[in-house]
Formats: sequence, structure tokens, C-alpha cells
Amino acid sequence: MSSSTQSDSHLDALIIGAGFAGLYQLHSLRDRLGMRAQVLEAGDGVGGTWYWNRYPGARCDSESHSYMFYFDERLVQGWEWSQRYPGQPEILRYLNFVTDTLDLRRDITFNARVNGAEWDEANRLWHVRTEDGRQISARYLVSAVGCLSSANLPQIAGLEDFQGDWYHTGQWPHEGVDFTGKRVGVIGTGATGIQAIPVIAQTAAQVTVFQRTANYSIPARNQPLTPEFKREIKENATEIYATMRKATNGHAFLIDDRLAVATPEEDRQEIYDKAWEVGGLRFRAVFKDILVDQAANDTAADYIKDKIRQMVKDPKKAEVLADIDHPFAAKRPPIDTNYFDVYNRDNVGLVDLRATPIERITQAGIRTSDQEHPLDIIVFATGFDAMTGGLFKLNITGSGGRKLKDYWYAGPRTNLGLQVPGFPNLFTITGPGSPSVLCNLPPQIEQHVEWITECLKTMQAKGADRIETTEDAAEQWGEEVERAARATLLFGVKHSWYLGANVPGKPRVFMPYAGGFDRYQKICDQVAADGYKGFAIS
Ligand code: NA7
Repeated sequence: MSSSTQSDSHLDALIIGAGFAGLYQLHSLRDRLGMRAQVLEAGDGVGGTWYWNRYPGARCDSESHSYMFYFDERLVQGWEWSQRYPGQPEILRYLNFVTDTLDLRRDITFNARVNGAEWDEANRLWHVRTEDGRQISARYLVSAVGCLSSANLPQIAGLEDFQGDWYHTGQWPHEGVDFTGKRVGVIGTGATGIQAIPVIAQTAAQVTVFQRTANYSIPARNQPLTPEFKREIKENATEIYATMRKATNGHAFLIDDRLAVATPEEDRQEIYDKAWEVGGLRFRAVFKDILVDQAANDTAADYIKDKIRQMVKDPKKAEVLADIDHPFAAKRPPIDTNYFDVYNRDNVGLVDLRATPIERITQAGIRTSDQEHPLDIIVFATGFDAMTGGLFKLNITGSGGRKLKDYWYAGPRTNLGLQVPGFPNLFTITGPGSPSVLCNLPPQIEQHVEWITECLKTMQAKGADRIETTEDAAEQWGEEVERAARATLLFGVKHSWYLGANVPGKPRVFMPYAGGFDRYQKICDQVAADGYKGFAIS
């Protein structure tokens, strides 16, 4: 069914990124549609997020049996996770297993960082260049660069003066970092900092945590998987996957159909106690009003704040850690292993940046408004230029010379997070406007890859080779994304990266679709059933 002959100088499809999304997209276009498809990958191996994020304690917050592909029986039956939450090395092994099982490596070019892509209307082709000067043309371009791939290194004066070493967690050295006997400063207490700090504290002489915004965290309760559980997963794979596809957040559990505000206090306490013991993101799912009703959310928030005060023995530290200014789970809710406990160690200090902000980095360490903190190593656990940063780095120019960065100057405009007006034949897997970071990513990636594949198959059958979403459709979808966000407590958190607030100058637009993965899929299916309504195909 290939739309090109082998002698054509261009590919049918070029995919950027060899993480979960790029691997599956390659497989489905190459092996299902018979397209000549290739992946360009900046790293020297597959893995995407899990290739770059090798910081100590890097682990997935989704349960392992839901953090995998289900589209191919060989991948389900041929793989076994060792723990409830897979660590970075195990996920990287898994993605290599996927690559080899599906024989994908031969169509991936490594060490190929894309730094330009231009649409050629006359030939209906994308011309893509890499940093080292390669040029490749393809009918379709699929971005599989992920939502959190562009590291956010804050512009703090003086970093160039620092005599020690510094690292960003999202660009961690492959050989690792030896913290033994070192004085380490960690900036950031998001999901990453909360994972890394307890591990770094095990070997460092001293860890100083620089906290700007206090954060909730739920104990992960990570543990090895029993042989019985591993067997059950394989036996019940179909049901597990069905649950993931109908769940609001793509996890292998559903949100309980009860209201925190309508539950008597004693019962509510018992429900939270049990959920705290179970641990992980399931805590968020015990009441259906936690994310939409402030009073409901307060019950969860107060419960966690009390736990923090109980866990952290030093009352001053406890107060700084429990002084959380946003609703529970309205920013990305971390889960942890020994996070709050770590503050009971003698070698872990906490600096409240709200009280004593960072003034600059010096030769010797970090100077806050009240003192200098001498350091040998600074770890920036400061997150990502989320959702749009990775796409902007590709320097994409669409039809009529339209640049993605200019077109999105006021925030991303997409239809379904899958396509952008003015950028024909470009698809963005888990792009802004899709559930993306609010969803467990593998099932969301499967859904996107399958939608794109089905769409291209339909086009092949019609003999069409150009697809572009319309301005109207993107306008309407933008309204739906905002409506969905406004219906939740997430919209009100002004310093959240969901709104782009962590990157100076970034427009404040709520980027992921908060209407639920279940609802989102129905909308995507309906669009396809209506002959790709909102997309011009020719
Ligand atoms: P996040 O969630 O963006 O967290 C970054 C942290 O760094 C957060 O605590 C920030 O504080 C802090 N930060 C950022 N810039 C600064 C400056 N300039 N000074 C002090 N503190 C700062 O990133 P993560 O890597 O933890 O997690 C990202 C996702 O990766 C996560 O959701 C998982 O899906 C995996 P703030 O809250 O902005 O005040």
C-alpha cells in the first residue's frame, strides 16, 4: 500500500523521537500501512524521556502494569516488570525490548537532532534537517518529541561563576554522579526533586533543598511484584487495558463514584487512611469531587498536610513543607519513597525561598537573601518547558512561511492536540490540547498513534496526500480545552506549568485537555466517523 516507490527520494513518513510514541508510530506506519517510515532520534539510543532522565531515584509514577504497550500480544506476554513502579533503567530495558521485538532499530537514525522542518507546498513534502547537516524529505511529519523533553534551566545570575558541578535532572550524565561526601544543593520540589532528594541524601555529606513552592506528595509504596500478581496481569491483560482506555486519567483504576463532601467525616477519614496505605496516584481517585470542588479538595489537602506535620519531626521544617498554597493535585501530584522522612536526617536542610529568595549563584554556592550556602554540586530539578518547548526546538515552518513559534505566540492552537492549522501533514503525538500530561502516557500514545494511522489509511484509500486542520476547528477546540480546564481546580493555580507559568515570558494558556481521556477519545472517534470533520483532506 506504499504511496511511494522505492526509487522516490522522499519517505512517506518521518517521525521525530524514539520514545514510546515514536516507536509505536514507526511500527504502525511501516508494518500496518506499508509506508516507508523512519525515526530521527537525538540520543544514541531509544527511550525518549527514559533515555535522558537518569537522575537518582528516577522512577515512573504510573504503576508498571499500566505503563506499557498493550497493542501487541508479544509485548504483553513477553515482558515482566519487577516492581510496582518501574525505575528508569527498567523502563529503558523495556523500550529496547519493544524496539527489538518489533524490529524497529533498522529504521531509526540515532544522534540525529532535528533543528529545522519546512513545508513545501508545491511538492507536498516536509523537508527536515538535522543539526549535523542531514536533509530528509517526507510526505508526513510526526512529532513524537514528548511533552517534557525541553529542560527548564532557570536564569539565575552567577551560574557561570560556580566552581562546583551542576546538573539538570532532565539531562543527566550517563555515567552517573558520585555524591559521596559532597555538599549538594537541590533546587526544585516537583515530582523529580521529590524522587531524587531521598536518594541523593543517602550518600551526600549534606543536602540543602531550595523550596520555592511547597508540594503535596503521597507515599508510592513501591514494592517488588509477586509471582501471583505478575501472572494475573498476563491473564487479565484485556480487562486491564479496557479499564485504562475508559479511565479519566488512563490508569488501570477508575475514580470512585462518591463525593468527599457527602461522605461523613469519620468514613472519609477511614477512606483516606486506607488510600494512604495503598499509596500512589490511587489516593486522588477515592472521591470524584477532589479536582472540581474546593471544599472536597480541602478534605484531601488537610489530610496530607496533617501527615506532613506528623512525619517531619522538626516543627519549623514541617511548617515550611506543609505550607502549601494550591489545591491537592491541581499541580502535578508527586508520589514518593521516603520524601518527607528525609527531612529527619541530620544531613538534610531546607531553605524556604519564599522567605529567603535566591539572590545569585556564587563561586562557592547559592546566596539567598540571608546567607550563602556553600555547595560542591547543584542539582536543578526545575522541570521542563512543557508541551511546547520540545516542538519549538524543531523550528517548524508551515505553509506560507508560518512559523510555529510565531503562530503560537499567544499560546498553542491545535485541533485535538493532533494538528495545527497552517502545518499540513504534521501530526503532534500528545501535543498541547490533548490529555497528555494529565493522563498515563502509554495508552494516550496508543490512542494517538492509532488515530493518526487510521486517518492516513483512510487518506491512502482515497488517494489523498494532504491533510490540514482548519482555523475554525482549532478555535473551537481551544474553547473546549479552556472550558474543560475551567471546570476543574487546576485552572486556578497561576504558578503551574500546565499554564506555562514556570518559564518566564511563556504565555499563560492551559495546555493539556482536562476533560478526561475517556471523553477525549469519544470526541476523536466522532471526528473520524464524521469523515475527519475539521480537517481538510485533498
Ligand atoms: P516541575 O513539576 O516543573 O517542578 C519543578 C520544581 O522546580 C518546582 O518545585 C519549581 O517551583 C522549582 N523551580 C523552577 N524554577 C525555579 C527557580 N527559578 N527557583 C526555584 N525553584 C524553581 O518539574 P519536575 O521535573 O519535578 O516534574 C516534571 C514532570 O516530570 C512531572 O510532572 C512528571 O510527569 C515527570 P514552583 O513550583 O514553580 O514554584
